[in-house]
Amino acid sequence: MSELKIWGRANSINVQKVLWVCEDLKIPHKRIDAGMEHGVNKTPEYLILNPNGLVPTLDDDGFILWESQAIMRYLVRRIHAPLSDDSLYPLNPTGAARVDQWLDWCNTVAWPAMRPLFWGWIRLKPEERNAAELENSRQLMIKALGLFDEQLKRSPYAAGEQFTLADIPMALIAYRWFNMPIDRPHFENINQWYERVGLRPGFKRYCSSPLT
Ligand SMILES: N[C@@H](CCC(=O)N[C@@H](CS)C(=O)NCC(=O)O)C(=O)O
Repeated sequence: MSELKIWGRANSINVQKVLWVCEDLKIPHKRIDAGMEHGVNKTPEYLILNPNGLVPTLDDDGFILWESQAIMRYLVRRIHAPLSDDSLYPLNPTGAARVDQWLDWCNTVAWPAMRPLFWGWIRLKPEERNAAELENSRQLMIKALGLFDEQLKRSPYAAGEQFTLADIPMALIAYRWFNMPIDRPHFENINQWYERVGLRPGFKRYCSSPLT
């Protein structure tokens, strides 16, 4: 397999989802800075690759792909045959659907709940923060985490007995949640799950630096 190219700044949650998969599966890759202070993502050359002007974008020997979770799935499928291991994203329809369900939930419920809190505390200056918006986001996160905690009562990982792609976005969100100066209710099942996902190579590499 030739070296993959991944465009995207290393502190982006969506880029980190892809980098985590590369780390866990030991996929050789080259990351190229793009987005926010690095620019690149609005240039005509980049917009040909990814018309959204967002990161990440993958180039696998000329095959261009955007949308972080599509890239995650592609990487597992792409290397599944040589490794004979589909545990991160099962080949059977029900296993795959369960992973997809939680990945979609992260994109449509958990991250939209978390994003204003993350931006407010980490990316905005104190005078730019909106206290009501921060509190609303914190409450939405408590609701989402309550639902996720209930799931983790039934199984050790988001999609069942094994660690899968579904745990990755949620772990990246949880890392942000646990590293902001906010009040957090106790969720025992999430705490135990967070210890388990903390053992993954991807977590160790991408959930160890201060949030930026
Ligand atoms: N749904 C897209 C969202 C991509 C996205 O919103 N990326 C953000 C970074 S997390 C971005 O490119 N922001 C503009 C920038 O970094 O300049 C995906 O999952 O790839």
